[in-house]
Amino acid sequence: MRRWLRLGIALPILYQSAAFAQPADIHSLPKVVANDNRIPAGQLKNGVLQLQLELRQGRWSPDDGEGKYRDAYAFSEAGRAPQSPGPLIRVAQGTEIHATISNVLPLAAKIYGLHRHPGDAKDALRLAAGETRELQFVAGEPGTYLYWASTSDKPQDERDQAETLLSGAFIVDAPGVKAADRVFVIGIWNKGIQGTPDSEEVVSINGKSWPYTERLTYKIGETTHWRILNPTWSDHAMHLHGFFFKVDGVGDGEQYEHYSEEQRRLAVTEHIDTGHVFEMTWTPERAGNWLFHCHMMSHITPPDAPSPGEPQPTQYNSAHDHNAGMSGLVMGITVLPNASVPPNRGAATAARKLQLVISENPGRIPLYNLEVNDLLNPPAPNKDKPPSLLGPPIFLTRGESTEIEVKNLSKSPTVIHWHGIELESYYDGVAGWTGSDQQTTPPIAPGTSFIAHMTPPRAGTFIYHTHWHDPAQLLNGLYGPLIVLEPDRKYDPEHDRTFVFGMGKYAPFGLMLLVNGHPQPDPIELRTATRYRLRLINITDGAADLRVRLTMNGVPLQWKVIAKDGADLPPAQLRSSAADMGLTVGETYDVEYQADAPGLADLEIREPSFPTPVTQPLKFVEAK
Ligand SMILES: [Cu+2]
Repeated sequence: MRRWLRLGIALPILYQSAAFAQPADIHSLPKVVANDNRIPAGQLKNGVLQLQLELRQGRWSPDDGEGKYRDAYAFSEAGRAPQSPGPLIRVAQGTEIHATISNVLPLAAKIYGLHRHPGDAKDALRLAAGETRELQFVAGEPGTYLYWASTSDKPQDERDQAETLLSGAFIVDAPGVKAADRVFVIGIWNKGIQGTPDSEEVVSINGKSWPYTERLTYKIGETTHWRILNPTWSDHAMHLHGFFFKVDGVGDGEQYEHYSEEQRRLAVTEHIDTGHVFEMTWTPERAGNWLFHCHMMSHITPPDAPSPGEPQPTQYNSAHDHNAGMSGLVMGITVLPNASVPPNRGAATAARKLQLVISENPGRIPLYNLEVNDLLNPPAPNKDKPPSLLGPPIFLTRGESTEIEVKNLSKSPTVIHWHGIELESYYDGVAGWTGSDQQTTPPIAPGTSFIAHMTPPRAGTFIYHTHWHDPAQLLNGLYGPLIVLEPDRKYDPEHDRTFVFGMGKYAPFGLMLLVNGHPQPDPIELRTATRYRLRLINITDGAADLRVRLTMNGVPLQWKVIAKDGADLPPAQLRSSAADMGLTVGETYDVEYQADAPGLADLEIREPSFPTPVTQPLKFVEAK
């Protein structure tokens, strides 16, 4: 995958972008229209799909057509407007495809993925400018695949500018299966290498950026199946608010693997690598507004937002907040209320009352100070606690009604999202969006409070974090672990350890990768022959392909993964594995580890845009 530069080091652009042939009048070019991937392209007759595809020049805008246009090459069906993503190719297994491909572009193009599946990723059709070719092939095995093109002869993840939107979905359905699902293709129109001067990225889903993305509406109990495709240069961390989904299968664009019922995993956040796809199924159980979005800050922040670290102005127009604050890879979901099930705003009196106090250290790093108070059981205040780029853990009990008062003593508005917790929409924490049309979640203005109610139905590892559209809050530690325990369990601090991986402004060095708020954490002493639960949380601003390893002398040890995103793995998925895993942003994993012999182990995190890993030494000594 092409890497981006986090530290803003100027590097020469390493390749020439494909020249866009500029017509005398850009407005004479057709608009590239957004494709919602509902209607398959071509005509199906007697088991044969007749398809006429073209590669055309156009101008693409990620909004309603009023904003800035980008030069784009796009696929179109002959006689129709060019589309981004390209026309949906969707047939049943066994269908024969007769396709005519015309390259109307003023330069040559290479087209990939127009063949029987599973297919060879290197198999390409080269079309000179103005050339037309015919293809005949059988659709192949059921699955979710990609087709795409490049005009620069670059691989899929190195395409630049106009050619970056030349991608589409190719779906093969099992025979007789009704296509009751949705297909969502992620897009990035990008220019240059991210992090270098003049680079630009416009992130979309099915050809539109929030707030212009499609609004999805479902009924309570309506099971829905989605196919997510990523032909962009970057990986993504796709997060669903309020509900778990099942991952039904994954693919690399050419090969697709359907998971058996036993292999399917529950998730609230799923990593999708560049060029890859996954399918997911979920069932909305609670009414209100929800989100499905990428958890990488740069993919949900407007291109003109202040750069990370610069606080945004505190002035804020709540009527437009969901339009002004978020951008890009975000889809809004409305689950319609069920007349027989009134929304539950939480019990009148919660069994547990907590307070999360956010205060500010003006001009200092860390900028924020977070404190958790148990109002029914107040501990002595600890004034000596050093400031940290991490909030304290919040412990909840499964099935216990709880209210958490978020008290904002800082100078900026904020809002807290209870990541992974299945709760009512109004408390989910997206200002101006969650809740209902009658009453959306308010921002927590400076000097005010918001009381969130929840009765967590599941014990596991979750996250509380700012959902305010300001990278400075996430980079100043406005988050912490949210741990839900079984009703009969007390938290066991000796054997239950949490490691929060963050990205923050660590004084005096600046932006650093952090473990529990530190770039160089002190060793932790642990015992041999003792089973530990390690809770691993990635709440960086954008480390989608963070790798976590537990090694000794550089070799991964064996651990047992027991939960993902707060959901226990089913017994069939429990097995010992090498301690080396991807942990995407917004994802949590619980693992068990037991050392048999004394020694120094390293819990190590690596992120490609940072030159060196961060290690948390774990020193194992003989159990007494
Ligand atoms: Cu993303």
